[in-house]
Amino acid sequence: MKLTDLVVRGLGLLFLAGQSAAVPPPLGNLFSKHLDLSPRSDEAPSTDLELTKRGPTCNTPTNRACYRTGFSINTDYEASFPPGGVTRNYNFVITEIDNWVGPDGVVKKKAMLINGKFPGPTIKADWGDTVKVTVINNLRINGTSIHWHGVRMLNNNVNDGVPGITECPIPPGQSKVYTFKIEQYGSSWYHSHFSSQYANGIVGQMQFEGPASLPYDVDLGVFPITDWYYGSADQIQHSLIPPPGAAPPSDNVLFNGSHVGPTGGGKYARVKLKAGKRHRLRIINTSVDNTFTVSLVNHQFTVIQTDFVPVNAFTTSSIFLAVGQRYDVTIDASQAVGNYWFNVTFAASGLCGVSRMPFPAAIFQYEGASSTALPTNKGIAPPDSLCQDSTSFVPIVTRSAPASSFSATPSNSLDLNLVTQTWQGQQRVYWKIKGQDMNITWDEPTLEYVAKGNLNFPNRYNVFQVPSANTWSFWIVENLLGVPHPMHLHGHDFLVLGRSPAVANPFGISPRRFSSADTASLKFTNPVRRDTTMLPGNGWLVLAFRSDNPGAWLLHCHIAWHVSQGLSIQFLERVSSIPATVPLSAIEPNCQKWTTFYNNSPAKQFDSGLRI
Ligand SMILES: *[C@@H]1O[C@H](CO)[C@@H](O)[C@H](O)[C@H]1NC(C)=O
Ligand SMILES: *[C@@H]1O[C@H](CO)[C@@H](O)[C@H](O)[C@H]1NC(C)=O
Ligand SMILES: *[C@@H]1O[C@H](CO)[C@@H](O)[C@H](O)[C@H]1NC(C)=O
Ligand SMILES: *[C@@H]1O[C@H](CO)[C@@H](O)[C@H](O)[C@H]1NC(C)=O
Ligand SMILES: *[C@@H]1O[C@H](CO)[C@@H](O)[C@H](O)[C@H]1NC(C)=O
Ligand SMILES: [Cu+2]
Repeated sequence: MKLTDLVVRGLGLLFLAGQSAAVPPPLGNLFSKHLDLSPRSDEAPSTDLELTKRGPTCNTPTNRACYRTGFSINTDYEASFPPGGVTRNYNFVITEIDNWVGPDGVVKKKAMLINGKFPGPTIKADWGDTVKVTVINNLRINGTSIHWHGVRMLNNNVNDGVPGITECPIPPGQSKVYTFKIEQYGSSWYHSHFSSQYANGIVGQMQFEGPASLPYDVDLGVFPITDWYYGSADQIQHSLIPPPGAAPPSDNVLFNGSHVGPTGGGKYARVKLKAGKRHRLRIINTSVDNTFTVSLVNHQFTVIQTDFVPVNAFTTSSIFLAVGQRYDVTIDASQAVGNYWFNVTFAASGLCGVSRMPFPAAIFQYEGASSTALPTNKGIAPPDSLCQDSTSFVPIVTRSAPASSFSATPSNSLDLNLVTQTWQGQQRVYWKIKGQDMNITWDEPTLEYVAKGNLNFPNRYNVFQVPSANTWSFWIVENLLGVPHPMHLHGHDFLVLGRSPAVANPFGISPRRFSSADTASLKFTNPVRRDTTMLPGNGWLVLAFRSDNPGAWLLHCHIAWHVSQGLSIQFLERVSSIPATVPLSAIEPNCQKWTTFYNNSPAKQFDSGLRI
């Protein structure tokens, strides 16, 4: 046995040691002598490296717009990024724990954790750096993969981390190194894309340093907010197979990994504010299902970035976050020294998620205020979001799509519906786009087809070709049901050209299809640009992106249960240019290991295979 094997095993045990519940040995350990951790030379302690700033920076509390010579908030990061970046190395050891006592004091039936922690480590890097993450799968029988949400992955589709599309899953006892360039900056998250696995806890944050559109004094860092379930993801997923297949309420909501629980355990997250200072907070919605509105009693938020896109400063008293969305905000600590509730509230319709926890909240605590007292002012509930994210934001680096190229045709209209059909002798719920639910085969990823020159994809791969280079393509998504969906695109920021108006009860109306008369309402000149937005219930959404990144890129609903029920398509962008960026050797070794493992595995795929 090599030293590295011992180190890896040792780490696994160390992480498990903190847990109170019995831990059966991971089946993966049987395979650990095969661990392939090839690039070992730059092994580093895996988490939260202090950023060693390279070179002089002009980024100061009074001028955050400046970054380095020649690079500022006005730089188009799709065109250039600062030179001289370094490589940031991380190791993720993924383990499985039954009956784990969660942060709110309640037992979670099944936890799958990165380095033994929830949430996982925050990846920190500087604009222009390279990130290299070695993911070691020590789960018992599940494959895994990690997707880096919002990272553009220019000419790097093979590191996008989607099993059945860009890779075969990493089998138990094996590892994979993901390498990607940090060409954007801001805040985001990563998560397993193997079925609904991330609901078990395989999720963490990313923070990329860069310029900002407003000066601030203190960077509070990332603040993930997520729904939390005591059941295992597999259990919940199986319960959603028969109709109506409706998502269950979450059991709790965690703020930065913490909240009080229903049985008296856990604690409120406390965020520390310095009186008189301006703070930057990076709010990330890492939910599985729940979309919420956040507000801070007596304070305003000033939005400076939506997903990875810097925007003109926009002040608001509440923000609606769909799953997967991020808002970087500044908060002025201009009120009396004290404690203030930071609340999550849900849309009144209940259509974008509900929780069994009635008033989820964190506490924002001024320096000098009591660390035990609870805030007394309950605040006022913010206006109902009607399940729609705001489109009032104006990106700083402008981007426009040519209105003259737009037309609605049968080939760019994607209707979306819920269908019940028989599967293995029982009724089963599927989400379909243009009549087809996604159902990939883990060991035949799209990129393998492409690398082998075989473009005969099964219909169930839901492939939409985008062949020509550097042109805008327009997509009209039409929702034929009342349930809204947070739609997320890989490999691109899309322009949100428009959508049908929000209504209080989308179930009470009939589906609104896009008609040519709606064209006048579309905004082609510098509209909101991001990677996740809400598709209204019984309504439409028009998106545009430019074909500047060859690859197989998923467009999917970010509700984990819905992806698993089929709600996704893939854009096969400039397929003739893909083999140059993805040689077969980049995929094949891991696919062979996966096939060998899976043929002998008791557990089989029972859904689309994807679940964000
Ligand atoms: C994933 O792991 C869970 C928990 O160990 C198991 O119940 C499930 O069958 C596995 N699924 C697959 C596809 O491996
Ligand atoms: C979130 O939790 C981590 C770990 O406890 C802590 O270091 C960090 O300061 C917290 N973030 C905020 C915004 O409070
Ligand atoms: C996160 O997204 C989910 C799903 O869209 C949503 O229900 C939830 O309210 C969002 N959370 C926040 C804090 O916005
Ligand atoms: C904020 O959260 C606290 C603690 O749960 C609760 O008492 C208060 O009513 C909430 N306020 C709003 C506006 O939801
Ligand atoms: C996915 O497709 C395979 C191959 O056609 C089929 O056997 C399986 O039942 C399908 N899965 C679902 C959930 O429909
Ligand atoms: Cu959905």
